[in-house]
Amino acid sequence: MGLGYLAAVIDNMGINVKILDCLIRGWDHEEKVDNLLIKVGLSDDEIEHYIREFKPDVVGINCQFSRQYKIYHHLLALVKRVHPGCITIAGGPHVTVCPTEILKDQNCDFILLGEADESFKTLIESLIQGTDLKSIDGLGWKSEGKVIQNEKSKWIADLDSIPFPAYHIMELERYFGLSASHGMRHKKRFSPIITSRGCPAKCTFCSAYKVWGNRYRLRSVDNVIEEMRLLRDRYGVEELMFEDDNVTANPKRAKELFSRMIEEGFNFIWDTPNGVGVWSMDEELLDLMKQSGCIKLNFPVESGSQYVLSNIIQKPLQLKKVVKLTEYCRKISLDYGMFLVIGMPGEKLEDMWKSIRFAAYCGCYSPHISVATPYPGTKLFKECGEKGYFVHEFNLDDLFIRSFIIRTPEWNEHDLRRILLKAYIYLTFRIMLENPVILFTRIIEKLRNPLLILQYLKRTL
Ligand code: B12
Repeated sequence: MGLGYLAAVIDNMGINVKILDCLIRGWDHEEKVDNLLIKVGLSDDEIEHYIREFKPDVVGINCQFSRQYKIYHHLLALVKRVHPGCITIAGGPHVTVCPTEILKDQNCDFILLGEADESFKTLIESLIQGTDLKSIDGLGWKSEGKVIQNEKSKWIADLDSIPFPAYHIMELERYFGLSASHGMRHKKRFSPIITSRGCPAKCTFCSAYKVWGNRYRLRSVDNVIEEMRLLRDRYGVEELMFEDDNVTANPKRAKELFSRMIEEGFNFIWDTPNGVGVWSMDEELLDLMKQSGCIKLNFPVESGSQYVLSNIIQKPLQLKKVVKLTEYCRKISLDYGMFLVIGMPGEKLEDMWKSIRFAAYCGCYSPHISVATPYPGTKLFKECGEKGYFVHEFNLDDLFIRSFIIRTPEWNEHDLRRILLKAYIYLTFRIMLENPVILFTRIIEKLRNPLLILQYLKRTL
């Protein structure tokens, strides 16, 4: 989506722009990097061939995940080797939180921090016209071997002013039919959509504010509906994923949006893979969500201890409200999941158990449990560094979901592993006792796909 948005800006300038999504084009090509990492996507030869054919003047690289930093350096080197004259620009969440890590690379000419729809346009215009670049918002470059970084201070106030992602360049057909994208898909023709930018909550483990700023901004309902119409009418899309960081944070706008989706008769099915702002939800909103096609809701509850939520994670969420909302979801048969995070500094082992029991109490027997991982740019990262909680010296290679890289005076990484294992056993027993029908249905679902059974057994082991 990030590259889709930027391509739209450049396309509107009348410049020939292409997107090379190495992952989707090389979906069947896997290379083992090490015991923990498999690289999926186009081979170097294929990328080289593409660059030689297209001969771009500028190559922009989306550096989305800090864990993948090595790939970005590898690509920058490949581009400069194959086409030495071209200008390389890097952007995306990783660049935003670790700007120097990328910019110190001799093969990277420029970086842009955070939301870049406007700054990227300004940069390209300046490169074409040969005008001074030094005042571009969030721009980083090198001068006489020294890294220079402008602060990121401007975020787009009117999101309706941004063109829709360049779907005609993104080649959606390549993605249709994948069984998994961000979560499981149910229809062949699906698409992500983003109706707002940023999040009003400032959870201590999240770095979203670095990319999207401190203000939660909304597109108008009309503008979103127009994009939905385009996706449905031109591309035959039947399923949407709201990729907003928080699609329901403004309940008035959320109700307006879902009501319009019903009025328009779009008949999309949709879900919220990132979760939603629980504090802003009520039964009326849940009804509208269900009627407008929502098939699954994720509650990012994070902790079943109100103390941890309010004082450690700093999320504006009341657990009492979650209990009521999940009850109502069951009443209207709206499927829901729950995200939990365990292992925040200051949290006790008993708090972690409260989370696991809370999920079961809400009828959620397979919550998605993350182990707190300090990402650069977060308060969590700062705290772990200051208090010496890293198990070993921090390294970007540690940024994956089960790296267990912190220990605190209350617990260590082995305690977390143990609690996770016990949690899965506990939740399986609870579901057997309280809701064997759900367990049975899940087993039947899995039996339809033997690969899922193997994955489940592996995970359980
Ligand atoms: C969809 C998504 C996924 C999907 C990715 C699907 C895919 N192949 O792209 C899945 C589910 C696989 C996923 C997984 C993970 N994710 Co994720 N994910 C997202 C999410 C929710 C949306 C991405 C998106 O489409 N954004 C919308 C577009 C418009 O934004 P954008 O890409 O950032 O682009 C803008 C700017 O960044 C910039 N820009 C982007 N590219 C470029 C390039 C250039 C040249 C320039 C100039 C500018 C620029 O301009 C764009 C327009 O303004 C983001 C959160 C978010 N809101 O962005 C997290 C996010 C990217 N994920 C994150 C994380 C941590 C993960 C996981 C590690 C989670 C985990 N613990 O397992 C895994 C890692 C997966 C891996 N392979 O390593 C973090 C990354 C932080 C970091 N520093 O690494 C994010 C930022 C969430 C967060 N707030 O912390 N994720």
